Amino acid sequence: MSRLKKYLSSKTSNQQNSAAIAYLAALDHIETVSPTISSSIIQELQDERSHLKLIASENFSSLAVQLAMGNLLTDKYAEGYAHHRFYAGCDNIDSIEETASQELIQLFGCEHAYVQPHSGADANLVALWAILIHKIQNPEIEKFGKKTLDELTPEEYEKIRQLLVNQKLMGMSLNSGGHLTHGYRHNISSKMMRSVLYDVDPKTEILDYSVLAKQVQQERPTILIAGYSAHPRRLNFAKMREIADSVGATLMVDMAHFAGLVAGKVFQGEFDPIPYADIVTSTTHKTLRGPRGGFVLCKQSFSEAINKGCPSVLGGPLPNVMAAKAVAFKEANSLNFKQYSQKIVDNAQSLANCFLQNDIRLVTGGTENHLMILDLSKFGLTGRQAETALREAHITVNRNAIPNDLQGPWYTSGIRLGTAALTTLGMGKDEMNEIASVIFSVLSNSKPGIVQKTGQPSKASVITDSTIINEAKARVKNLLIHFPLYPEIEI
Ligand code: DSN
Repeated sequence: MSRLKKYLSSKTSNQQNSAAIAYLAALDHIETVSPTISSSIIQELQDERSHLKLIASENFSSLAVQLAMGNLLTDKYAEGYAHHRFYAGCDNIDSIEETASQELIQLFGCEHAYVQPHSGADANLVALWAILIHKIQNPEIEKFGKKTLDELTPEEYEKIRQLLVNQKLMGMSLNSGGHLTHGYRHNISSKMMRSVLYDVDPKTEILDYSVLAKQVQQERPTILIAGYSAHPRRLNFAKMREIADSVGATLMVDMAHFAGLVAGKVFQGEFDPIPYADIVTSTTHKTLRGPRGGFVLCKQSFSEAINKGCPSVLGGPLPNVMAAKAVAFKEANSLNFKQYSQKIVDNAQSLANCFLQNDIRLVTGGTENHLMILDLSKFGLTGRQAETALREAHITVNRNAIPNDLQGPWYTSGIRLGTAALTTLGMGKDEMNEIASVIFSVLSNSKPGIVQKTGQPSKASVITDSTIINEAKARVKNLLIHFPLYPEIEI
């Protein structure tokens, strides 16, 4: 019997759930075409149900978000932006894109929103190019007495192109918790611009604004980026604005990790980037709990350049994902989401306090947001080993470098933990205490494996007492029984 038929026959019509019916019908149908894919989807659901998700950049989106994404909207090309398309038949896509943008404007109180980027990296590229076009390219075209790029001679165009790639960008280093797209050497952001990185204070591991102010005075960047993907503190955007203004730099904030905390008004005043930044970029799927994707918010002066994300960086948008974003933004615009985002931070602080009580060092000594980074030196493990041991115990975390990490970015000396997903499941302080205790038990009973060839301790393999792993798995199971993921989907 198909999954859907089984479900329908086991429930009265009052007990039936429309999202569950849609999901089961979709799985039944996918199975007729590709049983491999339908079984991978089911296996992923089972894995997510049986593991504690502590990856700081992930969450569980609602079934409404997921269903808005999986439909015929995927078939439509819509290059351009709402009511300004290079394809016919985009009326409904215009409405979807406009709805998503309006939801964002309402949610964040910004002047303009652009919802096409497929990811945070795309959003950052769109933003960087928009700034360069608005600030450098357009005034140069005017200086040549021309109106558009197409009117330039090849020599004039080359002069502008040279100018564009010689602008300076300043972002937080990967070493300090910044993101690849903020000027990391192996990323295009450091090739299309001259990148200079800033660091957190080596002792406190917190950003020292007076040191940054001096560095900015010295370097005089065109763009200053504030934001991170592995830093457990709030940033003061009023101070960042002042620093940017001191050299006429454009302030761009990447709030991908903490967008949900801004939306839920946990980060307010000087910690809310919207009033201070010229441009704010984000992903949609971390603390904001939407589908995987990105967006850009900006002041009106940058809106024209931002809307030209296609052709400057992007191709066609994904209308199905824009629809899912609109649903998620609407969900975030609620009292319920406000309470949720406060709880993310409360849970992070509870979890962090448990580790501190066990003398585990946390980068910066604690957390003010949804994430924390554990320094593993106490356990004699690399991040890679801790990640493996914990996954074996059904706890999913990701390894992460700590500032000035001697193990480098592949093995690392830390793990990064975030509370957004488990808070979505409804977990609170008691569960955080139990999770910290399970993690402590696994890490303190793990040791590096041995490299056979050399007889030296490995940085990758790890040995954990099997009794400890079994006990940890049982404790995880016992926790998750009370917080089922998508309980309406009965598989
Ligand atoms: N990959 C994301 C993270 O884990 O923080 C950032 O891009």
